[in-house]
Amino acid sequence: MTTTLTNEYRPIPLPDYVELPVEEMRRRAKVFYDVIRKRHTVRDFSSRAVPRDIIEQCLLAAGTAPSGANHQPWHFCVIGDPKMKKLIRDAAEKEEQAFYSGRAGQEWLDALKPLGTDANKAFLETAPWLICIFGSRKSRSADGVMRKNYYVPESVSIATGFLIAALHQAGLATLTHTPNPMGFLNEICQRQASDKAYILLIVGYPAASATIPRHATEKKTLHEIATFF
Ligand code: IYR
Repeated sequence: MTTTLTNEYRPIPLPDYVELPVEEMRRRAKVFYDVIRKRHTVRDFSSRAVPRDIIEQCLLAAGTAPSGANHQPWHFCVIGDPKMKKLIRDAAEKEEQAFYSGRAGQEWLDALKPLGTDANKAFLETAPWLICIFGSRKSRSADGVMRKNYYVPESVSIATGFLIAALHQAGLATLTHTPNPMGFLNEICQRQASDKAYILLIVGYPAASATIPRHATEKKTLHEIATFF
């Protein structure tokens, strides 16, 4: 790893950039859309093993995300150990039972109806990998000094987007799971109190019988999501 041990500003010529002809830009923008629109959130996972090196490669892609002051305030706890998965499932289902039996409130429960979700989270034990994504309010710089991090939720969310896209590109299915609250993950993953779990990403092959809610296929149009000035 190349690290900067001084806090000097040292500009270097822009590496890696390759300008593309406009027609090629159009083609690639479309190709990427055609790949990413085929990503679907999956809740029925196969127990089939996924090689660890594929997960590692996708995590490297996530780690290239932009972040506040380039502090990279994320940490990915990758869980393949069945005992840890069971601990996570038990703790998550306890929270989800309280959530679905009233804590959520009726408006939230109504919003979730078209997804068909409930407190049963079997995928937490079935899927080969659980990636618990933490954001650190503070972390050590390359020279070992503890410092504050900036734009932590934004940075972690961008890295998570890169990770989901990388895993999809590699042929894997994911679920962005957010048991609420997620404090129990600090203890299970041995993260300090200044770390916060943002997302528990479930990764694996979809089960042969996997379904998705039709509701999930309804994406807003360009006009609904964008305004040009
Ligand atoms: N955490 C719960 C509830 C849930 C909430 C939202 I917002 C979703 O988009 C989906 C589920 C669960 O995982 O079931």
